[in-house]
Amino acid sequence: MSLSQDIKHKTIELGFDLFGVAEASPIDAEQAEIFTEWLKSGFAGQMAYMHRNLQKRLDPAVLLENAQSVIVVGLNYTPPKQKSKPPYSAAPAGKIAGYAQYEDYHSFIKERLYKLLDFIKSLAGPSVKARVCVDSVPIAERAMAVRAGLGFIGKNHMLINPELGCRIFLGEIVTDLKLPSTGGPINADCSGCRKCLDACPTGALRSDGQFDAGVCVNYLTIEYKGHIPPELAGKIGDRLFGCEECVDVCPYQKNTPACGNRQFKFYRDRARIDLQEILSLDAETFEAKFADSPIKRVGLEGLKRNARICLANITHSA
Ligand code: B12
Ligand code: SF4
Ligand code: SF4
Repeated sequence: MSLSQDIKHKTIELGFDLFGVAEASPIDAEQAEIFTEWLKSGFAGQMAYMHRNLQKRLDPAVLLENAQSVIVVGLNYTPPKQKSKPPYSAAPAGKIAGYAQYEDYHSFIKERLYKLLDFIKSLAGPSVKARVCVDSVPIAERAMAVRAGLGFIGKNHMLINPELGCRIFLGEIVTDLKLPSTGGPINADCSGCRKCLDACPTGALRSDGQFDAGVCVNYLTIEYKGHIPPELAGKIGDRLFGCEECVDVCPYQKNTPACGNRQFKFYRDRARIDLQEILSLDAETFEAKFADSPIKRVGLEGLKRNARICLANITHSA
């Protein structure tokens, strides 16, 4: 087997669903323009970190000196089908986005990418230079995934794999090791569909194709600090943490297999959470309950803010 095939084999053995390699050159000019326009238009909202390290985000060789290749992996996070209906409860509850019903994907993926890197070094030598990336590192993950042939960018702005759909977490190893690129044309697109645009509760998926993160429910309920203006709070509905409407309605998501990685912990009881229970949590219980969950990112006060918004919206619509 070639080095590349060995790495692919190990990637799958570590529990990832997708593997690809992209050349570590600057992202395509068209995508760089989409990104800089997005920043200029103010669509990053309060996410100041998106304005930092722009050159690194546009070019992996700035992120890692002499970078040659970007290994891109994907982890399918389609939640398992509920075996039975959850017991009926009259208590008002808030929805949790599917990805947050799992343990925190950042640490899960990072741990496995470091194992993959150890494996690569055991084959190619300890002097291999590399940078492991998951989400928070300034690299254009979707652009790299497209280049590696993992899928296409849908109108919902997700990287869509024709077989696995949109619920795919991405991770990368940027390295100075030269590996053959895997990209190629993807025979799938969004033509004739606009279900995600129609389903978006806030208009974050704009009809001009831009993404206004500042009104996306994920941003509002997770990233946004402070008081959410009433006109936006009203559109959050009963979404306590995150939103996935634009993913749920996507036809590419219809027959996708559930996440097959048994080590990626899934909490069946987290699809909906009792809102009064959230309001009565103290700091210690919050930390203990959500220690390994993406939910901890919003903090206790942020989660309580969201719970109050959901309660007001539920009461208003009753
Ligand atoms: C900031 C951020 C957010 C922000 C803004 C989202 C956004 N759409 O920009 C908020 C908080 C709202 C958010 C929400 C979510 N996020 Co987020 N987020 C990021 C982060 C850190 C940066 C994204 C970014 O650069 N945005 C700016 C825009 C301009 O860039 P972009 O969307 O990546 O687009 C690039 C290319 O796709 C291309 N492009 C864009 N549009 C088009 C159109 C066409 C036709 C073409 C050809 C190319 C193209 O150009 C851009 C520049 O390269 C990335 C991690 C990373 N380091 O990349 C994760 C990431 C994009 N998020 C992810 C996820 C899972 C989510 C959520 C689904 C969370 C959830 N609820 O489960 C939602 C989905 C919302 C959505 N529909 O996009 C995954 C996406 C995986 C995937 N399959 O696409 C990433 C890659 C994290 C990861 N490691 O898995 N996120
Ligand atoms: S996650 Fe929700 S609010 Fe954000 S773009 Fe998708 S449908 Fe719209
Ligand atoms: S819902 Fe339709 S338009 Fe939106 S991403 Fe999926 S296929 Fe494309």
